[in-house]
Amino acid sequence: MGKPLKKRPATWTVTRSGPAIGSYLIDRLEALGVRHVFGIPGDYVLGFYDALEKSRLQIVNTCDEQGAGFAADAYARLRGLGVVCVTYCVGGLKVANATAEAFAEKSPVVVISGAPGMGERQNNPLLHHKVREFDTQKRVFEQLTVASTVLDDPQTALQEIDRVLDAALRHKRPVYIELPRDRLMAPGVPHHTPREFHGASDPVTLREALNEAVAMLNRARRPVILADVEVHRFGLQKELVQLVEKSNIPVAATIMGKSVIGESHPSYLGVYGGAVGREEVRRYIEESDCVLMLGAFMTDINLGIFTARLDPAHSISATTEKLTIRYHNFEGVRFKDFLRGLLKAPLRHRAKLRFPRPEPNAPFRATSKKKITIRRLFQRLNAFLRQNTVVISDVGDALFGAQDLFIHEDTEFLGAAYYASMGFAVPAAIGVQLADAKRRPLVLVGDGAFQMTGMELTTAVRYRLNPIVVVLNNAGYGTERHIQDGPYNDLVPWNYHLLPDVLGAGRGFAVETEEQLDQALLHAEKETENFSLIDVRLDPMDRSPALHRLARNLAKRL
Ligand SMILES: Cc1ncc(C[n+]2csc(CCOP(=O)(O)OP(=O)(O)O)c2C)c(N)n1
Ligand SMILES: [Mg+2]
Repeated sequence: MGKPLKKRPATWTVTRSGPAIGSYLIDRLEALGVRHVFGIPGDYVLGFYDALEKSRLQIVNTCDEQGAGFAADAYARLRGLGVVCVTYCVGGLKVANATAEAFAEKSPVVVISGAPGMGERQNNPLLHHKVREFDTQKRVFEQLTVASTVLDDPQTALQEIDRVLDAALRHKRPVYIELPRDRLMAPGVPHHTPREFHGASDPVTLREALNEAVAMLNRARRPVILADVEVHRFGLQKELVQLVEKSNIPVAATIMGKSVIGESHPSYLGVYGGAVGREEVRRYIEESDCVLMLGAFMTDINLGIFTARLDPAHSISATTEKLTIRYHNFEGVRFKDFLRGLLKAPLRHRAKLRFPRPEPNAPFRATSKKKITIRRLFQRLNAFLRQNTVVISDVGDALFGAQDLFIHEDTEFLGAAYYASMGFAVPAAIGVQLADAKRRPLVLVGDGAFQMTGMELTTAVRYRLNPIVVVLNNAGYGTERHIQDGPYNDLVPWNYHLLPDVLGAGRGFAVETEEQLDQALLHAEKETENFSLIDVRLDPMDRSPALHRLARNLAKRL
């Protein structure tokens, strides 16, 4: 599945000066845990591809750059850093959307783009792929990343690589590195040692913040924790569980944060999403006298299209960008330090509460000829989840219906619930499985989203990956039909289940009834060599309860 690791990378081109710029970049990526680079080559980046090919990193060719961008995003979410490498403008601008998603959803993706050599730029010639100026692409990416650089100056290039990679890790957001092709082998400064950055909280402010938060939590009659995506991105899931167990304060997750805590945990309430989520969860959170929000993004989808009612007077909100306790803002406190500080603080240990919740993995008994519905599809999928499953939901009812999936302790749930670009899920499955070979992706994707990036199953075939892809085939843009319908929401139907014939591998299943779904999943589970595609034919107007509630609220805003 990956290139076997050679003993020592052959990439260091040591000269009398420092290492070659391209080699240094490859070495830093490797040192930071990267093993795969997603993308499509082009002449401006071919030299770097050659250097990658000779290194310990494995190039993963996708069908389209956007697919590479989504794959790198998912890879970054699981492994801590992902890389997409493309050619100038024609490739780079195609990853703009995926980079925007990584920015919005806090995923540390390094975008590396080849570019015309500095020597080729004199007299401003009309070189192929150039848009307006030589820096047009760089300027676009300045808007989409947290740091960007052009490695045009060998004197500063190594330092710039350090600065930009550090920004990706620190902010969990994408960065952009442009490599003019004649700088690839240019030696950087000699004796450069990678700079390690260590940000720390201001100790006095941290103490003040912790004192105020602990006093508020201890005073509260019914405190509750609302955990979100940053807990996941910063790898603080264990600390979250410790905090919950130390205090017995119950915990809910947002839609974006689903799976930050195993949903079978006795103190887990469920997903909170204002009027869009389950009513019992909403009531518990909104009636609480102290909501501790950890890494929470206050997006419209997370807040159920702003139907959530969270009173700042009863809230503590800690994120990597800001710490607010009631109406007080604290500067210079790191999210990690605050969470770890709470673990050591004298928090009141409360009596354990038990919450009713849907029975996980309730046995599913298929009724043989009964037409499959969304509700029954998710019930069946619930029983299908394993510890090593990563559920990846695309936009649409794949995401909303999945709110009712019961995610186990080690199961992961990935989606793009904030930026919500269709087409994330299939390429993300490639990134997930290469990031962690022990994982098996269960992709839930609408037919509309599948028509955008489903061809990345080719990449699964090429690298022998085995995702199980469930296409929620409702013959159109179902989510939009429930907001406002018209012929623009219809799709040309594909025979999705025949795709294995086209791709030369994989298994396809067409599912109309409950029994066929049952059988297809059983076969798919056993098909470990290749991908499986299950085309689930739904009524065009069928929808999950969450989509029903969401569409009603969205329609009001048109
Ligand atoms: C790239 C992109 N284009 C358009 C949209 C707007 N949009 C949101 S949901 C949706 C329909 C999704 O259709 P499908 O993937 O079939 O899922 P369904 O809603 O039918 O479950 C569209 C077009 C989007 N979110 N992303
Ligand atoms: Mg659809």
